[in-house]
Amino acid sequence: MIEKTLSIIKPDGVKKGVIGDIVKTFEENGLKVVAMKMIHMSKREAEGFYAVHKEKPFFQSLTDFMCSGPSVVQVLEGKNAIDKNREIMGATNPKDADPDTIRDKHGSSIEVNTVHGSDAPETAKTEIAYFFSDIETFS
Ligand code: IDP
Ligand code: MG
Repeated sequence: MIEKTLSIIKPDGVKKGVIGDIVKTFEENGLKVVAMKMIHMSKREAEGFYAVHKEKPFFQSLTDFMCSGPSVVQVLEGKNAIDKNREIMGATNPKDADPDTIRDKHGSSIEVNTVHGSDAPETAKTEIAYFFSDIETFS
């Protein structure tokens, strides 16, 4: 099924200068970029985005990290895009990520792990709408 998913190149990925490497990996794996922009999230925006984690002990630290510098938010489209993006990213903790996944190559820690990807159709829909209006995404 052709799906859309939200991807974020987190502030560590932008700082390391690996935007191009990450986008190339998506494209080589059949995912097309159908929306893209660079944003510097405010604390409030980061808290809203990660609201499902607000009771977690790492919530403050995670949202501080997410607004520590600019990120690239993008919508990826392709066959099974949601699961495929999660595969390409690798496990949340870079230590557990399969070889050659983005988090294996570029992640620094379980928190500073370079990329975000939606985890299900419902979350993809709400996460895309959090950053992009309908007329800002293509197909
Ligand atoms: P995911 O990004 O692989 O979907 P989630 O469990 O949804 O992982 O967590 C969201 C983000 O919160 C992670 O990508 C990571 O940046 C951060 N995070 C997750 N677990 C921990 C933790 O145990 N300590 C610190 N940060 C964490
Ligand atoms: Mg998640």
